Amino acid sequence: MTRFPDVNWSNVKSPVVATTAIAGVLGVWLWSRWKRDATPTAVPDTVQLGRRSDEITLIGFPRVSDVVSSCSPYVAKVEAWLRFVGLPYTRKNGAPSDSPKGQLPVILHGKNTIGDSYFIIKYLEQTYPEVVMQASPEEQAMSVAVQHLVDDFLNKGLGYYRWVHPEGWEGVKRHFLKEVPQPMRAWLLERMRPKVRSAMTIQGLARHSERDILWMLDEALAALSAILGGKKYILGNQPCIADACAFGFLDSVLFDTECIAPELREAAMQYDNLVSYTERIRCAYFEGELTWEETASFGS
Ligand SMILES: N[C@@H](CCC(=O)N[C@@H](CS)C(=O)NCC(=O)O)C(=O)O
Repeated sequence: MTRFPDVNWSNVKSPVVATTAIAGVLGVWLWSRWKRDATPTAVPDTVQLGRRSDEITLIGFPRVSDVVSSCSPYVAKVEAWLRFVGLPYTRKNGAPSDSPKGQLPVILHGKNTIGDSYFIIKYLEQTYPEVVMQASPEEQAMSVAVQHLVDDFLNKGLGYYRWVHPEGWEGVKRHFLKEVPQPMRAWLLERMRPKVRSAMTIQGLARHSERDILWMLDEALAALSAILGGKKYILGNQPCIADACAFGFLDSVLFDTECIAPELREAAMQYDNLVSYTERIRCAYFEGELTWEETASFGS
């Protein structure tokens, strides 16, 4: 019969226990991350219908600098749209973990919790059909194209000039998460930055030189400016979802002078119609909440 060599357990036990414990903790952590990323939302947002009498609570991030809504252009988009269509809501600050999708904005409406600015608006349009703007197929197409131009490209540029660019990052460190005490705040922000950078590398933007990024953003800003032209809003006299997107982006770019590197603001300020449009929306829909004083020097 094979005889196993004698093992001195007093030497072996603690490394084995330690390794097992570390492997266990690592396993649970990996599993919880996988579960978080892999779990689909139980009900597709597009089929959810709310109860009209329920109150709407919008959860976003705190304001920074002189922006009128939130440092997140997506939160500002939803807030602007709610004001455009006149749906009453309560605004609260929260954290991405408040959302089933792990990002803000999110709305609470009765028993429903809806994440993502696109689906929040779709859900509210389904629940309150009277707020849906009547538009021709061409106008609808233009609105969808502008929504994607802003949400999927310009806002990524904003993120680059805030989180990746060293000047934006210095501002983020000074002004973001002020409600969290140090050193936790610095630790959280340092953890978030590589996440944002790697998302931008996967998306592609952060692979280009800074000069080329600005070139692309400037072209997109020129396109937005040309689409707006001399009109009051993107589709004419009434603001639509595309205006909410454009406003969410432009309000941060023009009025967050602390946490976005200035190159992006300078690029946007070349377009007088975009500047006066942003001011117009601030005055029409956020009156009484404006803290900035240099209004008169902006646009016409
Ligand atoms: N597609 C989403 C994008 C929302 C988004 O990117 N939110 C960011 C703030 S601007 C966020 O919550 N980030 C936290 C995270 O990803 O951990 C929407 O339209 O609502």
